Amino acid sequence: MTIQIIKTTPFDDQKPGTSGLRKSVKQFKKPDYLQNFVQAIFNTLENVPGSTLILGGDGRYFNREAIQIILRMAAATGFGRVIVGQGGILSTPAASNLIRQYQALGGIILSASHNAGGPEGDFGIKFNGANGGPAPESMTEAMFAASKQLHEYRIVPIQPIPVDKLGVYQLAGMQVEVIDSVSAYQTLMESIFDFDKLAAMLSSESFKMRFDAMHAVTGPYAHQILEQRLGAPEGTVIHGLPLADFGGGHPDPNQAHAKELMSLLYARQSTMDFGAASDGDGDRNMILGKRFFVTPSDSLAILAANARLIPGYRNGIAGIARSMPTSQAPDRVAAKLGIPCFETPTGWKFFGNLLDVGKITLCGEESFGTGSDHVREKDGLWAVLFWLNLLAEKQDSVENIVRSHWAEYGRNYYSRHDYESIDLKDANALVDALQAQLPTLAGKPFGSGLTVSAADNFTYTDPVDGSVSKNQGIRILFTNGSRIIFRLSGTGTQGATLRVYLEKYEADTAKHNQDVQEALADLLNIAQQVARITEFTGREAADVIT
Ligand code: G16
Repeated sequence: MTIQIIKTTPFDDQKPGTSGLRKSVKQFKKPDYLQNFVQAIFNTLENVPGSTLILGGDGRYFNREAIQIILRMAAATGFGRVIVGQGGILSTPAASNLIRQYQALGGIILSASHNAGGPEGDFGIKFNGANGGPAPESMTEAMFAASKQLHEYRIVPIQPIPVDKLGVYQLAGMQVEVIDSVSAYQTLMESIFDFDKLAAMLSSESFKMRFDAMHAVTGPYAHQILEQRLGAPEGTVIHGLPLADFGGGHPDPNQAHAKELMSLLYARQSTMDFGAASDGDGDRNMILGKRFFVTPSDSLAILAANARLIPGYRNGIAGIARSMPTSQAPDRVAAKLGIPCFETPTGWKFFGNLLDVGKITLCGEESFGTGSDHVREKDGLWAVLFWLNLLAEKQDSVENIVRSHWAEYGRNYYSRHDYESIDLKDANALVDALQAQLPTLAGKPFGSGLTVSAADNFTYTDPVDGSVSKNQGIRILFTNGSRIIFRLSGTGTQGATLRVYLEKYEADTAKHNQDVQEALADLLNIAQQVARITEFTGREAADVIT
């Protein structure tokens, strides 16, 4: 076998963010840019010789070329075999499942998730370890350090692998298995949910739903599971064909980007009972009822409160975890169930240890992510099937299920305001100014009777390995339980994105019908005033509100 050793120059910007390395396609297509980062990943791994690697991506532009390059580099590094999803396609949760199932050393997932694709869009790459979960911070830091010292990479000569055709191929002494991307994932879902009940509901005339795959990776999964296996009528899955540019859209399952789905569910004469969408790589989810939106934070709380109705969670759940900016609705459920609720920094990687040692069963984030210990990633279709299974059990509407949850636990009004593509310097200045104010805020009164109880920059100590993560978001907490949180996103690729998270708790059922933005207007005013958002960014309002 000939291994080519190619001389290269390190790049200084290969620092993974919240979820892997995300950059514009243009950046990734620079000579050696992808190769350098892949070599940096491989250089941080131990026990590579003869081991198994899982490889796949969300099908976005540059996915196919990247797969062939990574296969050649994996062969040169000494992997024994690589399992590739057909067509180079694997959803993030499906990849996580395969890593666990094949006891692989890990997996490489090619995705920039919900970021736009195409030649002018973004690309991304991340490594998941043997537990199936995103590499922890210690490892991503080691990758970044390795990338800065890289002077050569190893690759075998070009030998295209026909990734569209199932089969076993040889590449310079390494085995490449091209497998069906959906079947192992479907089997896993069948082991968790009541497929007979689901099939009865989905194939009945009286239930109508749409699943929006947003021309991204979940198309093949949703067609196979919802339509073929569960008998939902053809046409239930919309935008089901994965496209390299996601049809020009943003594969971000929220009210702003899933426009067609929103209009189907919100039409005055809507006949739909249920709507859902997933993102570029299939790990996010949005849940809708008829003219009704379920916040991701509420979704986690409701799934936790009802978990025993689902076959896979019949014996109850060990605990819940949520990211810090996620609303505190799940905490109330945990308290009632007498189980722990952990608060972690933003980033699915922080749930890994808690899941691995069995401290939690369910976890989720405000950023449209929900998941459980069945894999080590958030899982869009899993969340959709969970909701469908709940509807089949309760024989009730999405709205009624959410409203009765609020009646029992109270409602956490919640919204996130994103100010996108801000100049990085301005964003950092805003955060520095906020940070400087923190010691002065406790005890301060604001607006209509709100008083700050504490203000800090969130630090997390992992209860399993003791690792400490600092500067994970500025929190302003109020005596009545309301919160304002400020963070800079770790997944954007242009300038900075300021995220402002607003939360207000309302116990009184009579006050559960307010408009969300009206209910949070006071908090938004305070956020703008304290962080001087307009002054620092020139923006009067957020670009995206979810
Ligand atoms: C990623 C992470 C999530 C995180 C989200 C938003 O999701 O996996 O844990 O909540 O980004 O992060 P940020 O607020 O830093 O932009 P995904 O779906 O993009 O992989």
